Amino acid sequence: MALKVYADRMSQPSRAVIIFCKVNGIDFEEVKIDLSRRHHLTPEFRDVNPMKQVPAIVDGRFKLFESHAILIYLASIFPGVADHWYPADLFKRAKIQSVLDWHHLNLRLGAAKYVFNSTLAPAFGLPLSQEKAGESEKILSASLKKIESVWLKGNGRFLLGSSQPSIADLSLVCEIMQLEIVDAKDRERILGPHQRVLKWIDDTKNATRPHFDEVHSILFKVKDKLKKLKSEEGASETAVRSKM
Ligand SMILES: N[C@@H](CCC(=O)N[C@@H](CS)C(=O)NCC(=O)O)C(=O)O
Repeated sequence: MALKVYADRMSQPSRAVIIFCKVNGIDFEEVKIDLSRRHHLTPEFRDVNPMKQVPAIVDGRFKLFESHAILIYLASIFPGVADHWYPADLFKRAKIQSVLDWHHLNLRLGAAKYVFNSTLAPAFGLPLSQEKAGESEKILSASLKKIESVWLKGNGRFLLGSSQPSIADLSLVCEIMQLEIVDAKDRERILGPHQRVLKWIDDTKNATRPHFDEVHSILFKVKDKLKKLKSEEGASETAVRSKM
């Protein structure tokens, strides 16, 4: 039975797992769990992941959730995966694990909350919050600074001075890509000062093409939709004001 990947491509960690499978030629079935339609709350999905979050996988009788654990499992169990993704060298592995643990409470915390509070909340029936977006932006900017000064220090193009990407590069870059859906000037304010990060994003994209672009295409569709909605809102506000 083929590996099943339960995912929503709007979810950053879901995209990392899907891209990883595609880049490494892992045979899998993608099972779409549409978060906006609450598919993750169904009893069927709860049986796959009791935490009711994507991504999750089922490989035969084995079930697993948490994207970092999934990436480590896939890199370890599928023989065709190139060593650089999760090297056999235990010292290199430990360093990758260190980046992944850091990611959760730093980059992911800042980026995911910033995108939600500045842009996405209304799609989930919640109000935008400038205050929460401002707090998250501080965590996000501090994390980008740390990526440059700690993880991207050295000569390699990728994290930890490597010449080829690991699962940590993929995971962190997918997280930052979520900023594609926020307002262009906000994205420029946040990412603009981090040219080294922008170069690393491009290097990771190039190393995983064409799958990176294909799996991220949903973000650009949502971005266009949000832009359209905003301009329609702007137009109706102008119409109301002109009648006053
Ligand atoms: N630490 C988890 C995070 C998973 C996560 O936050 N998934 C989100 C989508 S990006 C989700 O399923 N949210 C639905 C919910 O929490 O209700 C991982 O890396 O897999």
